[in-house]
Amino acid sequence: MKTLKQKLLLIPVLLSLPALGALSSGCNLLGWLDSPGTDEARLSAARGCFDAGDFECARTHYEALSSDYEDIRTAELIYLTLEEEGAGFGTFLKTIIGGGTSPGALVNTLANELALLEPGEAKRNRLVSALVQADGISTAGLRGFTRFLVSMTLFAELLAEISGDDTIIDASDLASSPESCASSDCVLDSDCSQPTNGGLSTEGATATLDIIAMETLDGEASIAMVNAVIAQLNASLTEMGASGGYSENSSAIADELGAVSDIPGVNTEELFAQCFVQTMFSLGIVE
Ligand SMILES: [Ca+2]
Repeated sequence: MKTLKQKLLLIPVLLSLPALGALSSGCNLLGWLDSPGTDEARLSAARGCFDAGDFECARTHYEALSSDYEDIRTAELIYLTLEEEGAGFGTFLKTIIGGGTSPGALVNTLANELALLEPGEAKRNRLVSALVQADGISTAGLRGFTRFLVSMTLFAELLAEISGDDTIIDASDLASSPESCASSDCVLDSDCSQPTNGGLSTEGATATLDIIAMETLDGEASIAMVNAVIAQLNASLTEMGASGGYSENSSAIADELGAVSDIPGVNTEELFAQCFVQTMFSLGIVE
């Protein structure tokens, strides 16, 4: 079994995140992994407990770290939260390796994992808290990487919440007549409307929600919430130094869903929501 430290190095490599290039140059996103000092022993103990699945013990050691290690403590406590919520590094590794090749494959696979783990408003808001904490990390690269992991998880969680009794996120969870909703041209098509029983709420779909300022996302899972998560995903890619060429699939998701609000004429909640759903289909976010 891989240790936390090994997983921390593996994830960016597998996702082709910028740490890959930076690692060989010696000045890197995960350089704090080998930081020296008396805190090193506490960090080592925390990671040992983390690897052993003793989260309480890990928390105690993380919280004993000095303020010099504030970013590390914040980041790794967030990874611990993700682990507890069923979206830890092990799950990410599994979904990266086992997912399909479409841009949405990782989110789809992760959503199906989370659908089995009591999705709902309470869990969603624990992830929202993690996202707010991630925003407080001062090192941009580490903040971006952490925010990236939480954003992807939160996106998957929102889909998991609407996955229905079959606990599988499929096209019928997003559109009323998915077999006829094939258009990716962003046009009004009642086949792409919200399913009668479930789906993402279209209420307030055109709103721009700032998750960090709001601190919670309450109520039914909605298009507006997913759009707000996409804004976070976009920011995370920028913070990691994204300029194309890596993390292609995540960038495609962030770019295409993030651009829906800029499409000329998409100015009603109904059209915005349908266009958003059509774009999710074209990205392969559902199967
Ligand atoms: Ca379903």
